[in-house]
Amino acid sequence: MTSKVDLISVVIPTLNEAGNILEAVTTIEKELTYPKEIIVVDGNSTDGTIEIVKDTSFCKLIIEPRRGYGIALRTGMKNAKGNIIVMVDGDGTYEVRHINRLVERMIEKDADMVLATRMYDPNKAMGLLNFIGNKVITYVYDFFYSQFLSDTQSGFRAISHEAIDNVPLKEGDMAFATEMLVQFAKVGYNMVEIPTTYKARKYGKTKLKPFKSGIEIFSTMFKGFLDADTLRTCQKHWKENRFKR
Ligand SMILES: Nc1nc2c(ncn2[C@@H]2O[C@H](COP(=O)(O)OP(=O)(O)OP(=O)(O)O)[C@@H](O)[C@H]2O)c(=O)[nH]1
Ligand SMILES: [Mg+2]
Repeated sequence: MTSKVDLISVVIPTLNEAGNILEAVTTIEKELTYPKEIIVVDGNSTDGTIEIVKDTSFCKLIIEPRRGYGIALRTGMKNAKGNIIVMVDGDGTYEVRHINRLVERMIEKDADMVLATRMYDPNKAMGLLNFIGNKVITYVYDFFYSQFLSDTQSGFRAISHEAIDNVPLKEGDMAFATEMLVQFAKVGYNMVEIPTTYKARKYGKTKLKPFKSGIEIFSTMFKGFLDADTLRTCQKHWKENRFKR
């Protein structure tokens, strides 16, 4: 449970995001009114992202040469000093000016994780394939893990650092975001959402491989069920947490 803020560590994975990263980090620096550190974990970008981050006086830069979204985030989280971690992409698609809202909701609800959901966005900026894939994954996840999330694939989240340290996380790529939700549901951590808007990518290429990621995400949800009693444990946690949301 997170009821107070000592320091917020914002962890941003980047791979060739030169046209997006500066706006993302300057907005976070300006909008996030709590004590903070901004950690950019770069995968050895070749388009100038590293130089842009170095030129800011307020970002910590970590180079993580191993490929993978999950690996980059885990490396950033290992180096984070804050009691709250906010993870967000460096690609300019998430509405980072809503960052305070995630933290405020976390405190208000005494939550372990707050996700920014893009599913109520009137602009509908998400591509159709991603939208349908996300809907299916989210439906399956909610059903089997007794949750009521609307956007399990949101990469914009505020998370209790203590809670993160308490669960095993091994996924190296995009399935990392789902693995976190699986592990949190199993422990009974309280997860809530706030609505946000979303923008299409303006610069650079997506690193998402929908087919590969889809298989990894479904196998992560399935693996989470190999322990005996997952369904019963998650239902029990749901009953305990239902009025906290
Ligand atoms: N350090 C590092 N960052 C990565 C890697 N792969 C992706 N990223 C970053 O992780 C974030 C998420 O990747 P995206 O390509 O935006 O994936 P997505 O959000 O599913 O796809 P979009 O629809 O294009 O936004 C972005 O900021 C990427 O630059 C990697 O291997 N290493
Ligand atoms: Mg993205």
